[in-house]
Amino acid sequence: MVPKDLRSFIEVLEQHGELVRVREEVDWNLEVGGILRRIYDLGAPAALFEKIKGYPSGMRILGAPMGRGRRSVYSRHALALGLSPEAGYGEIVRAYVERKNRPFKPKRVATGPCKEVILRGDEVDLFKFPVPFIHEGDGGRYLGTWHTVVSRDPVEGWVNWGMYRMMVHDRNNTGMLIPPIQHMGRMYQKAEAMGKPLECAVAIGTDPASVIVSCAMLPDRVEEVDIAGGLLGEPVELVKCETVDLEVPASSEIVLEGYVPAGERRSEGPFGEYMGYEAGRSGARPVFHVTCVTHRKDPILTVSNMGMPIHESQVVMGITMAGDIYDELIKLGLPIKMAYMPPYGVTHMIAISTDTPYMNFAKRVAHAVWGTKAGSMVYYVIVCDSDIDVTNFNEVIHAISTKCHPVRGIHQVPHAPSYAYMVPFLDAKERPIGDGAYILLDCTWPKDWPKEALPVKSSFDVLWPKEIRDKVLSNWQRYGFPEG
Ligand SMILES: Cc1cc2nc3c(=O)[nH]c(=O)nc-3n(C[C@H](O)[C@H](O)[C@H](O)COP(=O)(O)O)c2cc1C
Ligand SMILES: [Mn+2]
Repeated sequence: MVPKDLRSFIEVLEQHGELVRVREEVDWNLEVGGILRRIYDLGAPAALFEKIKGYPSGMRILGAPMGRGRRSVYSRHALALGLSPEAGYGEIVRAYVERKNRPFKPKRVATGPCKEVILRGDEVDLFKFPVPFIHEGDGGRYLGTWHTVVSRDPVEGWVNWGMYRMMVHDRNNTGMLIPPIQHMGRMYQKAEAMGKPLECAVAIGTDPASVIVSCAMLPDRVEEVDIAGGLLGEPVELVKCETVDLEVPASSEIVLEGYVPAGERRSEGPFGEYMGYEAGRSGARPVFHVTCVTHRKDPILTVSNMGMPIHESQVVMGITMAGDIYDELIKLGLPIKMAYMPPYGVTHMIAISTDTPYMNFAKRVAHAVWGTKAGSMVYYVIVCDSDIDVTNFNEVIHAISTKCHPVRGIHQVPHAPSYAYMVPFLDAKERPIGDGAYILLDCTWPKDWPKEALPVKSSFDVLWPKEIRDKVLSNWQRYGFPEG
């Protein structure tokens, strides 16, 4: 069963030993963040913090909801899709791609649990929630770290869901980190050019499919809510907001409504970021004014804690970005076998296995990757022949070290788009403006080498005839070796 709201996801996690209820009182000030960091480091279960210092008992935090799982990196992601926690990477990616290609339009409902409490205007106080101060050195308490930000394109009218971090400035204002390479950033750029505010709504604590698509890198004009319906296998139920012309999932734990005015900036950051550094520092960034808050009576605030791998960014975005790139390359007709983002590549690196029908084909693959939204910030592309299992990075490193010519096999693209603010390898001038670079490591045999010139792999399955292999395998224990 695919969990349809946050509470049923919590039950599923608990049933599979992927959740610990923390009954001990914890402090929102650094302690929650420290616990979450250890969870990621150890691959420990998610945490439901039931007692937070200074807050009433109904106010809870679900931390590390989809971090590295206990059975495998992706086991909580598998549970979110209703798959077995033992499901392998290939099975999860295929399920994601199949379901995203069967989207459902959302269903409008009159009301929902997210409307149990409604606070407007002066009643709004974001500190009502146990907003964590996550890492030492952060610029403030971060309310939006595992959530959905809804906005409508002011020119084209389509509705985007994205995940953009939100630092609380004061009781009714937060930061919003939205460079124009992201969909909401483009929408804001257009609104600002017209001198208009951009309305937005933030849903915290939704069903896992909705949050998965919020941090997915789907193409322009694709409405993420439809894809969430595809992942759920049924439409997402939406309710109207109170003060803005937008809709949010009815089952949300907490909803913030408001707008990002044109021209206004306040200092936002620093923050421990997804790549494992605080490289983005602080800067003058757009501000979200909250006009209304609605929530369940006993709301659960979802928190992820970016920093060193392996956390939600590498688990969830690792699956969806590789899945989206795979899907879009297949739709172009390219003979791709598999695409994989190794978690320590922090979504900056992808390895792709493919057949190579003609000369310089790896370049076609790499440029196709960079042409997608999901691949626009994948700085390292490794293209391998189809016999390589790219989900096994030992094989990929072997392919790089033996098949990629250190000069001819490397294709550099200077001045490529990058995420603004925080990419660690960029210098002080490039980093804030997102002046990046791409590289292709071509690990495919050149097409103009005659077949006889291709080195033969000296592996068990290539260099020994089948009858010898069968004999060795069937006699294995008779030789005196343990099973294996
Ligand atoms: C926990 C977390 C926090 C994120 N914070 C930001 C952020 O502050 N700004 C941003 O541009 N992207 C952020 N991202 C990445 C975006 O959510 C992701 O790129 C997504 O595709 C954006 O949606 P869009 O493609 O509709 O713009 C974050 C991702 C995660 C998992
Ligand atoms: Mn989008």
